[in-house]
This record gives sequence, C-alpha cells and structure tokens, in this order.
Amino acid sequence: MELAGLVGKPNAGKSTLFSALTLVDVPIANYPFTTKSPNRGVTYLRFNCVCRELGVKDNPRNSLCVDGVRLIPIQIIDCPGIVPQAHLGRGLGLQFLDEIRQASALIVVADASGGTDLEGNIVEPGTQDPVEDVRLVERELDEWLLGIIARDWPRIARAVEAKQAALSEEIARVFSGLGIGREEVEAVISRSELSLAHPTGWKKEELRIFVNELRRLSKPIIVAANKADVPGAQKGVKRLVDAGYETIPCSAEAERALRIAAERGLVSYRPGDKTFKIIDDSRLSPAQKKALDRLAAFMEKNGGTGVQDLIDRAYLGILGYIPVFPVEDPARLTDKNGNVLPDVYLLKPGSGPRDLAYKIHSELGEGYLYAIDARRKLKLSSDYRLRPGDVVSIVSAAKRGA
Ligand SMILES: Nc1nc2c(ncn2[C@@H]2O[C@H](COP(=O)(O)OP(=O)(O)OP(=O)(O)O)[C@@H](O)[C@H]2O)c(=O)[nH]1
Ligand SMILES: [Mg+2]
Repeated sequence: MELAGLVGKPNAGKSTLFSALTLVDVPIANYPFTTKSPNRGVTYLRFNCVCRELGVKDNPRNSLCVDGVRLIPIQIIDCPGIVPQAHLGRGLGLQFLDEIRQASALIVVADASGGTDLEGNIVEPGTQDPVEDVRLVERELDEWLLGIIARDWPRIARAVEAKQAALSEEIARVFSGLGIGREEVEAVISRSELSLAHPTGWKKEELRIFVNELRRLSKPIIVAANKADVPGAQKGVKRLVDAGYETIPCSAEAERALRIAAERGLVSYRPGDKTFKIIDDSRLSPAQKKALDRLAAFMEKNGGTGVQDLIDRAYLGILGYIPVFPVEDPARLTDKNGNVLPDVYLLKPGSGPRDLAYKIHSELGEGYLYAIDARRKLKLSSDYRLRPGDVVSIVSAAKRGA
C-alpha cells in the first residue's frame, strides 16, 4: 500500500486532516504539540473504475468499488508538529520521521489563514506567511537527511576514493530505508557539479545541496493549504501558488464535520462531492443549521472541501501514479478464483508490464514472459508504458496470470 505522510508545523491542522481522511478519532486542539506520536490510518484514493466501461460486475479484493468508483487504500501517517531547529531536538524533535521513511508523498500541511506562527502559537489571522510554513519543513527535512548521511560520509568517501566502493551504491545503501534508489542517486549526481572522483573533498554545504536535490526527487512535496475556510485565507493560498508549490486549498475541519454528519445520517455527502444535502432539517439545532450554511457557502466557492481532491490530485495528478488492473484470465477479466477485476495496483509513471509483475509478486516478475492487454486481447510490446485503467494479464514462467 502506498504511504503518505502528513507533516508540518504544530497547530496547522494535520490531525484534523488525518481524522477527516480516515475517520479515526485522534486528539485535536488549538495548541501546539497536541500529537505526541504518529497516528496511522487508511484513506482512499478515488479512480473511475473500468467495470462500467467493460460492462461487468466486479468483485474487488484489494480495494472497493462504490457506484463505479474504485477506492484504492492509501496509508496515512499523521506526524507530530515540526518547529524550527527540530533536527537539534527542539519541540518533539524529528525522530518520528523514521515512521514515514517509505512515504511516496509528503503532504505538508500549511495554515493558509496565516493565523498561527512557526511554533504553532495563535496569532492575528493573515500575519503569518504560509510559504514560511513549508520552507520550515523543507529545511528541517534536509537537515534530517544530512544528519543521516554525514555520519557515514568519511567512511564512504574514503572507500570510493580507494576504489573499493561505488559512490551511488553506497549512498543508496545509506538511504535504503527511505525508498531512495540507486537510479535516483545517480540522476542527482549526474546533474550536480560535484566531483565524483573526490568525494572526500565535498564540503558540508555541498552535501547539503546534494541531499536537498535528492529529497526533492524522491519525496515530492504537496502542500495542503489548510484552513481555507477562514476569511482572508485566499491570500495565503495565492502566496503558496506564487512560490511554485503544488498547492491544494482545503478545509480539514469542514470535511471532518461533513463525514461525521454523514455517518450520523444528518447529511448526504460523499467525500469529493462538491456540495452536500441536509437529510432532515428538523433534526438540526439552529447552531448546526447555521454552521452548515456557512460550510455550504465555502464549498461553493472552493468547489468542495478540497480534502478528497488532495489525495486524488496528489497521487494521480502530481505524482502521476497509474492505476492498473491485473487479471489472470484476459477473456473473463478474473483472477484464478473467478473474481472479476479483483485488484488495482498503483504504478509509478513510466512503468511497464514487467514492473506490474514485480509489484504483484517478485516470482511473477522474475519469470515474466509477456503481457496481454485484456481490452484488445493483444500482446503488449516489451517497451509498452502502462496507462491509467489498463487491464493486463501477465504471463510468467513462475505462474500464469495475476
Ligand atoms: N478554521 C479551521 N480550523 C481548522 C482546520 N483544520 C484544523 N483546524 C483547527 O486548528 C487547530 C489545530 O488542529 P490540529 O488538527 O490539532 O493541528 P495539528 O497540526 O495536528 O497540531 P499538532 O498535533 O499540535 O502539531 C484546531 O483548533 C482545529 O480545530 C480548518 O480546516 N479550518
Ligand atoms: Mg496533531
């Protein structure tokens, strides 16, 4: 399962967003360091299922299908707040980042309303620049990575210069728990002006530039411009966009309120909907009614709460992941037990059928022979790049099908 980490300064709304996404109850409060250790939960990415187009009734196993929308589970981790100098142990430090080493995306939660400072203290709305919220996290993440590599650097540099080790391999090894591969390391080195032959000569500043590049390549940042419901937050959103960040304005609080109200049967609302309907006016107190009216006005302006959008756009838009449906029987679109379109896998952009085979099972990948496009019943060429919604049957020496 893909993993997304929610990070950011204290009081930005990370736990509210987490709770909205997962409906897991966690402490939420308007003071810093409410969250002391990471919370884990599952949310769903939404993708138009291929079942309707193919005219079949599916039997999902690793995902859900609701009204023709495939819900693909994504693990979410809500982290404690990050304050300036957290890498030196300030606040709750950065130890907890170990929990999101494998994250495919980091969602930085910024307070677009500008109503909290970098320590998470409440200030006059509009006085804090949310761009600084994101810069803070970037700086601290880089210091964290720098700390990891700096420990081993003298040994690595000496071994490379003595021709006993390859630089990219050694660096990839240091970061292996972080999901940073050798290709990523090589891509960064080849773009840099650092001397491959003399790593002992790299200064700390050069290492810092290097880890910064590596982080941007391997842990892309998506900004949740939260508290977009607060009047004036649009200015903060614009600042984030102008600073070049992939920004999605949202209101975690609005989404959380709606999902809870929907669970209680007070409103009809599905995550991602542009608006909601009140089911029975008479069950609402005047205060609840007023709050819902305010919410409706915000959603109309924002095109929804932005929370489901955040997950969908992060994975399918910004990260460009490709949902693919593997099947064993390309004629009946089933697995070996007869389940129709049982699974959907998320593949990185540029992946081919062999990558899909490896993702399903390493044995299936090792024995990979060829793949069939189940829609057209044609063999796929070996350099085929998978596309969203592809239905693919893998033929492998290890085992036929998925
Ligand atoms: N107006 C508004 N307030 C929000 C929103 N999201 C969160 N809040 C409020 O912001 C405060 C902090 O929320 P939390 O979710 O606890 O923040 P956090 O980032 O997890 O904080 P720490 O765990 O201390 O790092 C609470 O008072 C929330 O009600 C939002 O979308 N809009
Ligand atoms: Mg929290």
